[in-house]
Amino acid sequence: MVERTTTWTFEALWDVYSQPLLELLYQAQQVHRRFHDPRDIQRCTLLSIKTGGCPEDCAYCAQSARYDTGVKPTPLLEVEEVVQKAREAKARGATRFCMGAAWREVREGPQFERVLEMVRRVAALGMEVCVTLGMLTEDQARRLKEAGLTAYNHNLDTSREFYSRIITTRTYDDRIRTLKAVARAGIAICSGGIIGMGETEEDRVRMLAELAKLEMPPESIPINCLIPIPGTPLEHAPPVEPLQLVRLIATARIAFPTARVRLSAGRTRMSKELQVLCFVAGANSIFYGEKLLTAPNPAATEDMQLLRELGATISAPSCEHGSDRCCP
Ligand code: SAM
Ligand code: DTB
Ligand code: SF4
Repeated sequence: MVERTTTWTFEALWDVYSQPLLELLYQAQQVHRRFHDPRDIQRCTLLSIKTGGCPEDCAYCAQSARYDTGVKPTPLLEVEEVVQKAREAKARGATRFCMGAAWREVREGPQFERVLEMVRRVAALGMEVCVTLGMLTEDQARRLKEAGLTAYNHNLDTSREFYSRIITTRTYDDRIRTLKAVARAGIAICSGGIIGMGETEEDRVRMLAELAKLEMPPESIPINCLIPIPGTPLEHAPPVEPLQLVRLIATARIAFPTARVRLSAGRTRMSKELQVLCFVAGANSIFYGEKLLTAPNPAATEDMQLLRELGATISAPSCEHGSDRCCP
């Protein structure tokens, strides 16, 4: 069994990643079962609280103002609307609520105050609360922590080497600075990336090595498969080779034994069997609910069927309606 005694280097991670697949899966299962209840699969619901019109040029993103993607920019939602969505998510069995804003960075002022209020109100529902708002200072991170934020999502997205092919409007070190501010405020880091953007398998493993170098390792690691968005530079990117996804998840599981590894965007194009293999490899979290930020996600009813088939522990729904709409 591989122990994390020192920081993982790219070379060590590459050795893990390129083992015969059955060995890799066995090792990932051993680590997984030592640190987690294998029946515990987290459900997180996403909500875009401010959509589109983003000044950044991330080549994968439906929300960049630079590409004609058909996404209609909308202003920051009202607190009550957000709390209502969080209540519905909780009623359907989500335990974590993640709010995303298409901002380059957080700016002081009434909009940030409103986000702080959203965090307070969602935390008061007894849910884990995560936000992804772009770059952030240490002081802003501290205020989010005071409001009750559990985790901050800010993905490294890819390797340092490949990054500039995807984003030119901010640097890899900008991203790492934000993650440092988050950690210093005592907020858990949620950071992972996207695969299927034209990077090599080595790039993907290099991204894990970068995550391993952080002062505080991520509490959760989203692994997104690119959803090709018409109008973006990556609209014609070919789909990810399924077993490469399985290998990356298993490697992330082994390198970050206590983290939640989240099988994130792109599940609508995955077979049930591939998703099952990802859980075998150590994924233990999903986005739950029919929409991600702008793109579709499997229906909650479909996911509940899958989770039941896996034997995942499903706590009793916290809603009284007893209908499929709320409690699939
Ligand atoms: N603006 C903030 C930022 O960039 O940090 C937060 C929102 S951003 C949409 C959050 C993450 O979603 C990105 O870092 C990326 O990893 C993922 N993502 C965005 N568009 C995607 C797509 N088309 N396919 C897969 N993942 C995507
Ligand atoms: C993450 O890593 N994936 C989520 C969440 N963090 C914010 C976002 C996925 C976005 C997929 C494309 C869309 O919905 O526009
Ligand atoms: Fe903006 Fe975030 Fe999309 Fe990049 S990923 S364009 S920063 S919303």
